[in-house]
Amino acid sequence: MKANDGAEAAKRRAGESAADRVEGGEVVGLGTGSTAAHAIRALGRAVDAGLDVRGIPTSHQSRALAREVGIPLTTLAEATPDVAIDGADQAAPLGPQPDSGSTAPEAGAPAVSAFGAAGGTALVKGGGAAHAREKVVDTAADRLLVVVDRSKLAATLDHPVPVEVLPEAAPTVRDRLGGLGGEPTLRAAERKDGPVVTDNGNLVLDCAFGDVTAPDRLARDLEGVPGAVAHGLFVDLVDELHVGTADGVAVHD
Ligand code: ABF
Repeated sequence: MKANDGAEAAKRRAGESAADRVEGGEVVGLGTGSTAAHAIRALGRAVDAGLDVRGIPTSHQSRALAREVGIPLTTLAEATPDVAIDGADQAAPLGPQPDSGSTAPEAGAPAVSAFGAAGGTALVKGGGAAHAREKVVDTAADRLLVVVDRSKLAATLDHPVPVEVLPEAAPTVRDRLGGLGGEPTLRAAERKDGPVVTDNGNLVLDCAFGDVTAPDRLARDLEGVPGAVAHGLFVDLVDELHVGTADGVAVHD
């Protein structure tokens, strides 16, 4: 088995575990990314088996996959999501943490048990440039289930924070992010020349802040930057964290 197969299996376990929590009649926010995609495929199988759900996609990518696997779709104009299932680029526990380093698989990562023990969870999202819609759908949902593998867990957030910006505002937002202590980089498209353009026609600045020890404060500061449409910090929004591991899934709420 290749190492990557193990990581993919852990993502699949997390996605399927969250999909299992969805009940008949519910409206489900459909997150973006490879881990959320496993949940969407599992929901598609459940729909085939007779589960009555409707999905609200957070991106073109999740809409296309939901259609492919046969999940009936709706919109925020027609329905409020009961639950959303979404991925993350990094997750860290908020508040004081128990001494848990000894069981961590990666240096600097907390054990899975550190989550939910003392407080909420903070996330960095936006690696798929879909965090603006993800935040709208995830915060509208009654419950947010986040699906990750262990490689996403950290004691303190230090992943660059994606900031979606109006194209005209990119120079001024860049300056303001620098003023907040960040080092912003315009996200470039992988397969063609030029920048990444979001589903909303905007650009993305990936902003390194080093260790984010007060994500709530940074989130508030970012919300005050004119021209910044959405940032990728999701602070204390998670209801359940489904962590796929080598041999199972740990769920924390
Ligand atoms: C989306 O997809 C994002 O907000 C996050 O950036 C990313 C996670 O992708 P993956 O599950 O492929 O690592 O949920």
